[in-house]
Amino acid sequence: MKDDSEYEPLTSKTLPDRLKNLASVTSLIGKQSEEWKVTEVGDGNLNLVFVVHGKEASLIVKQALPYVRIVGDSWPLPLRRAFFEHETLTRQAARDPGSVPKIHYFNEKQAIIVMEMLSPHLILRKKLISGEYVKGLAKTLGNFCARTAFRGSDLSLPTSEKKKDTALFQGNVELMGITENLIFTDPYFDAEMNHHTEGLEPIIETLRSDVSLKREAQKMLLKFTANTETLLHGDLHSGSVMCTDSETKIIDPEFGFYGPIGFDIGMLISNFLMAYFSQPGHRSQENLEDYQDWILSVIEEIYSTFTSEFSNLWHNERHGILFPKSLFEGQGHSSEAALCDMLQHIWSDALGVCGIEMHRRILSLAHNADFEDISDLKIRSRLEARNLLMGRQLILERDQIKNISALQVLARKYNSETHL
Ligand code: SR1
Ligand code: MG
Repeated sequence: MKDDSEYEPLTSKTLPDRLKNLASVTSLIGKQSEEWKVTEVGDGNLNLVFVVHGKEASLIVKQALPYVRIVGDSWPLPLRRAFFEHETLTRQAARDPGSVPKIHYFNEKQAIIVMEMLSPHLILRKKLISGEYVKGLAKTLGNFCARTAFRGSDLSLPTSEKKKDTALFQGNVELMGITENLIFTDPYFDAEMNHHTEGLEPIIETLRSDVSLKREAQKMLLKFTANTETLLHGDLHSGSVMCTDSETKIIDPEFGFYGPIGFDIGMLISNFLMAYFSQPGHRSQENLEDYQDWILSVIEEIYSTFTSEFSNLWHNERHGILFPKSLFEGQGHSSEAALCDMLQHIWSDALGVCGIEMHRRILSLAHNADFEDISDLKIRSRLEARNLLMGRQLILERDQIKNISALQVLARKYNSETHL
């Protein structure tokens, strides 16, 4: 098979033929392609993912399918998302070295990315469900959000580069479309692909009849579509993070887009909050409190790391057109209040996105295992109810909830309440 041949979805059988003549691959896993062990391991919503074991090393081969995997070919989705994933990974690797897997090969036509095998890393969501601790998790995630946000924005990039890149990423239309519908809109009405746990209906009625909630969610969507502040990962949930017990990597940025800085960090916090609320469905009373406390401490440290690294970059790498030093420090004027304003609007956006993500994972198409793995539907719906109602408060009061401590207080409050 030649690299420029027609797109063809790989199988475990055809994969060796496709890759066996690539030096970037064979130099790592050997030329004896008949000895490679290939297994398809993809359990995400969209793509094929293969692990390829050679004698000495292993690789990951990810390939986009021309449709949404969890739905099937009735929902076509362009292969071009692999291009945007590759472009985003490249930028993330430059902006926060070591945070993402190394890329060994990319084929745009075949929508294939060959990358570093992360081992013995596991998906963070699975670790949170089984109650595992990860050292350094919050630091890596907070720094990743700060560095990619700052270094991809008009605070840092030459403006011509930023504008050109924004225009390029506007081409990721269909993936942005998924987020616009599934995340920002579908949770708030009876959309076709929605589903929810039996018993949640009274809570759902409360949310969907709340016009102010819909208004605020749509205001957040307006920011998503209009505020091209930085290049974001675009799907930074706990399934997009892989960890050992002391190392963390960020994967899967195919939803990369230019949007509000608070988007990634808000989605991330949301996924930790969902892990927090779902814990009573996964462990006994004995270990519950300690583990829930740890999750809240991770959220706190992610955000404090984010603000401290963002502030550090503000002071040391502010070379873009926004808030230029020539206008502040160069005039003998402090830029601290401007930094505070900026962090304040990021926080407010993050809380809005956080609440919306807490809704969509329970009401829209793509749910998460944190709740879905709880087989007792009564328990699941009670935990989901806490999560849904806290999400509503975050969206409606995103400008009044001042800091992480206030967020933690709210999480503990909802965690102790019974709504169903
Ligand atoms: C149809 S895609 C559904 C979800 O899966 C992806 O991982 C994104 O989170 C998207 O919203
Ligand atoms: Mg993904």
